[in-house]
Amino acid sequence: MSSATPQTLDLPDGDVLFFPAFFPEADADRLLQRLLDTTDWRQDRTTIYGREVELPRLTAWYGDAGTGYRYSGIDNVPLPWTPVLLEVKRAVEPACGVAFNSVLLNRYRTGRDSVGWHSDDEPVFGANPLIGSVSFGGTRTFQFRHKKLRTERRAVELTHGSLLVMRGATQHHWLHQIPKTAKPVAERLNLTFRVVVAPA
Ligand SMILES: O=C(O)CCC(=O)C(=O)O
Ligand SMILES: [Mn+2]
Repeated sequence: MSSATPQTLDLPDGDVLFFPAFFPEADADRLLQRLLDTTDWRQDRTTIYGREVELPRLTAWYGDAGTGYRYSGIDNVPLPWTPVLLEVKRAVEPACGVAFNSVLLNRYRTGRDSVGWHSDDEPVFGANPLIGSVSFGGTRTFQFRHKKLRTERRAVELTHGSLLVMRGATQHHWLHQIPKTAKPVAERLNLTFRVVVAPA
């Protein structure tokens, strides 16, 4: 596994590193296929303005026992780590400088799948959450928007095998999203490794 030197994103009040090709292509291809085959994908639903809707993506939670918590009205009881998830986790931990105990997987089947503006600032992730975000498959645009400084926006193309590390005060000051796209894009998987500090 290679990690090379990361790019530092210039985010006021934020601290974000980006490794565009953290996993060599052959490893990324193999990991993508294994993750597609061995993950227990689910279609979650959430309530928006009193109406039940399907999330525009498939998801799965894995982690140490006891790292479950409630997220957007959904109870997340993690499944036990699979060998491929442990392989990815061990590869990214040295670059992130932490030991993760949970991961959320998102599967964007087409350009119509997305995740809306949010920050990962739930109290279970502690005061300054460190999130290691690994992408496999089709490239999608990851957008940042500052919560108060309205003109401050950034975008990163999350390529196959890339690692994005968000740390420090980033979640306090910035929102992020993966917008829908009308461009033809290959299926994409994203894994956000997290540290749950106050397990339920
Ligand atoms: O798919 C991505 O790159 C981002 C996913 C995300 O922000 C999340 O699950 O919290
Ligand atoms: Mn997020």
